[in-house]
Amino acid sequence: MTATTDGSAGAVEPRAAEAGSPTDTPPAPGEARAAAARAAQRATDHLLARQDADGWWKGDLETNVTMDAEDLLLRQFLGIRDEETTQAAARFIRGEQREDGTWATFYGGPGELSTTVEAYVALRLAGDRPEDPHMARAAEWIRERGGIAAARVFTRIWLALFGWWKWDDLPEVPPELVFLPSWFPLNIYDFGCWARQTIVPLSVVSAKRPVRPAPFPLTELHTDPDRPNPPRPPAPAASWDGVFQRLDKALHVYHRFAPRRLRGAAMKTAARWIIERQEKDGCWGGIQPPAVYSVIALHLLGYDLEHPVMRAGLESLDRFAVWREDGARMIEACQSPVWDTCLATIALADAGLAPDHPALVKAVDWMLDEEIVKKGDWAVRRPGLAPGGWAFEFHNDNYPDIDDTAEVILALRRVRHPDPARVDAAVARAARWTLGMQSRNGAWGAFDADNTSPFPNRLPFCDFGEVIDPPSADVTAHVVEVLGYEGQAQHPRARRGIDWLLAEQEPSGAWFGRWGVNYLYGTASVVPALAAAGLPGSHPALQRAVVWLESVQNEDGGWGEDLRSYRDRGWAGRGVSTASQTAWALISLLAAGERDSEAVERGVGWLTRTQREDGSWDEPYFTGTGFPWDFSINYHLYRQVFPLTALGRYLHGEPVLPARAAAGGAAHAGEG
Ligand code: R01
Repeated sequence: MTATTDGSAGAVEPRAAEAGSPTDTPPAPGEARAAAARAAQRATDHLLARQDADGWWKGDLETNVTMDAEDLLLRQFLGIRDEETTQAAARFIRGEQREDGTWATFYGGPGELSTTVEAYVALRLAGDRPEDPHMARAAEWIRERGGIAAARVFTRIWLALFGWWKWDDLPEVPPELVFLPSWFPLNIYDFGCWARQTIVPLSVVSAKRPVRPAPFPLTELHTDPDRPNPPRPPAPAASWDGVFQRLDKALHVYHRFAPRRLRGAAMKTAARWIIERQEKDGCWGGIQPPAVYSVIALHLLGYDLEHPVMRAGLESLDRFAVWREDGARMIEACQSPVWDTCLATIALADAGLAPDHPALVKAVDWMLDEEIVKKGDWAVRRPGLAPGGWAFEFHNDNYPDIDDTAEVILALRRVRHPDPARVDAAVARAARWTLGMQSRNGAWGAFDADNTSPFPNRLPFCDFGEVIDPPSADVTAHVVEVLGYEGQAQHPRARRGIDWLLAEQEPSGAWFGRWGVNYLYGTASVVPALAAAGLPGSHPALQRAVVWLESVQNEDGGWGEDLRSYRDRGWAGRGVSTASQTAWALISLLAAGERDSEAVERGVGWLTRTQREDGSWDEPYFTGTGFPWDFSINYHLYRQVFPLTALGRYLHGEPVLPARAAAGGAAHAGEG
């Protein structure tokens, strides 16, 4: 990937027209449709060629170099870092550095301090010297921004493991947390599942406070080498931040006087909690950070590297590595096979592939085998609810999510499978589970119900990303879309979801996108859902969405939205056109009944014009969201599946309700 080197996507005018395009004569309507049909065919062929023999799809999941740096630091900590891995990771990290010496967390984004510190340390491990120009530039930039002291808690924990930072100058997270009952504030089930799985092992690490010998000094990353740990400014005593700062002070005192028996019991309980959640593939939650911290915690609790739990854990970490042609090794934060497979299935069905096409049947077979039929951590909040649903990854039985479950249902319904009873039964279980996971406010979060506590975000420990999982418009919309297609739009739970969505619409006409960038993703989730639930395109909410979408269309006919929209509303819906975001806008407009509008024609034109010879699209920009602003994702299959869905729906119309499809014997509306 070639990153922009000026450190800001803002240097690229968001409304700038593609070179030459304003003078191009627009194709005649018939010709535009023919071009779209050819593009859809090529995109279909490309996607089909990328299906695994077992039926799934998986695109690379690209995030940022903290993954790669922390992987090396883990190996250094455990004493298993080898030169080949190190040099391959360093090659990737060096390739991601920008002209100004920094690393960003997304393509075209600004240099980010913690990421730059971690990347710098990783390159030092690989042998790069402080006086090398690329290192000196990075170190100088880091010092200008306040040095290590200004980095996030996670970064300073990594440095504390090697004595580059003092454990006492980190917020406390006591392992006794695992004893808090699930009704008590700040118990582990008040955290989103990704944070919970991170915090439990880190509580063990921060109680043990291990320090391995530093392989080199890091004085060049401190602003004042004589006083490496400047205290942070206190918050006003009467504020919530002040309250939590005092709590943290108290916990530091507690760290010294914690009863040994209680501490020992807490660590034992934490170890059991962690081991119970190790998946069949040796990983934890299918995501890299919890796996890394779990391996460290268990090691500190006496599990040696040969223990089966540890061996499986370490082997699972190796599977996050993607080896590139140039010998660079990139670490994925997690893997997206279920998500990619359901989206690819939907896209191929939208494109008009026969509902009983072998590729689709194979995908459904694979998805059916992935169904999760046992309870997970979600059952803490919904103890009476029967299981049934899907996770995002290959192995993550403890954490099925509502988003994947909804999209898998939509995908299963698009395919004519030889065993329809089996499909119906899986859908019935999943739909019941999904309904039961509705939060009290009528909407849906990603992994848990009612995960809305205000306290976790207040902890000084939690200075990065999202730590709770409250309902979002995009997940709620996907559920409402399912209920619409299942003929359940009048179900009281569906109606509450619809009302919540209508109330969540921004004054602009858009919806916020929690798991995709940003208002374009939110709007592209909600509009088709409301349409599937029976709202006509003339409904004021849908009309306002149409007006907003048309108001942010780029001169070149595409749509794009810069990640800065998470910080600054002025960027809502604005940015360089990308394939997935252009597709999202088209999917919304088509769902609102705008099939013959000029905006749609121009958007389809952008997709057909920018498609590559091989049927794919380029997409350096990150259009996926892990945590708004802090953690962004470039899903490498988004550039393929969403344009194909958009082109398919432009050519063949919206997907049809299964009930109607059964009556008509067709899987989609067909021409006209
Ligand atoms: C992480 C981290 O790396 C990470 C990785 C993946 C996710 C969350 C939700 C979903 C499912 C998939 C992946 N869907 C709702 C998404 C649909 C588009 C979250 C986090 C980084 C830092 C910490 C993720 Br702390 C913990 C984990």
